[in-house]
Amino acid sequence: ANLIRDLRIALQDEQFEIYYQPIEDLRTGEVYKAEALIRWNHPENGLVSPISFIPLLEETRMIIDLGDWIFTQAAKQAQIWRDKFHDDFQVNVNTSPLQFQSKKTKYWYQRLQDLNISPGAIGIEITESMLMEGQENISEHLIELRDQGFQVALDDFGTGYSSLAYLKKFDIDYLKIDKSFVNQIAEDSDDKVLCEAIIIMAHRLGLDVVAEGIETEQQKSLLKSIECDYGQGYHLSKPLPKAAFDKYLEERY
Ligand code: G
Ligand code: G
Ligand code: MN
Ligand code: NA
Repeated sequence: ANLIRDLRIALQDEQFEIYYQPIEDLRTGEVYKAEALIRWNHPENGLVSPISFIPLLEETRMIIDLGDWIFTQAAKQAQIWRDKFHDDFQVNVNTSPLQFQSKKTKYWYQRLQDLNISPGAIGIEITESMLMEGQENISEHLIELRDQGFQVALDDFGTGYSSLAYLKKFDIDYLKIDKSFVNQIAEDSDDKVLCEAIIIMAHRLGLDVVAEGIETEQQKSLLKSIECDYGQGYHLSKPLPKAAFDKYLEERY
């Protein structure tokens, strides 16, 4: 109960901060994508991990308003980096089912129109469980958002149920191979085979692939050798506060 009270205060007092983790184009070495990851600067406990508060925000439906705030901040930031570094700069946002069920996402396109920002500035990360049976209206919303020009990425790919069926049913732009497959890619030949197969399949379906959780140079070069398009992970950079990310880009452009 205390945590819920603290979260309400956090929303009012703007204790939330968006960190940005670079996503590198492994083919060219360029960085023009980032994933937005929410952080909570708790006045007493310091930085709190989203793993411990996202479920509570969902239970209390606070994720609906916070998700909207994250979307708008991410879009504005993407536009700043578009103007400064790369025309195609894109920031990915993670989403929760409630954001679609509440129909808040119906206003995203208009919000960006008002801000004079192209929908291409935002990638929407969804998970397989969001596409599962019984969540039918979510897929309809996603089709609409994609028609409006937002990109859609399937996150944590490989960890859910019947991933392949979803690839057939829903048009998405890219998939993100879960870090549990990337972890051992240099040591475990099965994981390497799985990553290779996912990449070949994705390319044949016209999708790009992002590998998550790259922690070593060896993992990165291995993924490059099997033609993985994008990479993300601590080896490239940890998630960074906005100013540090800006500096990271300054050094690369
Ligand atoms: O960055 P980190 O590893 O701490 O994130 C932990 C989890 O929290 C990840 O599963 C991530 O997808 C989720 N998460 C981070 N930011 C957001 C957000 O803005 N919205 C939602 N719904 N989940 C997020
Ligand atoms: O579930 P989702 O993929 O949205 O969340 C990504 C999570 O992975 C974030 O919490 C982020 O901080 C974390 N992360 C990013 N890079 C690495 C990495 O190289 N290793 C590990 N273990 N986690 C990572
Ligand atoms: Mn994600
Ligand atoms: Na993931």
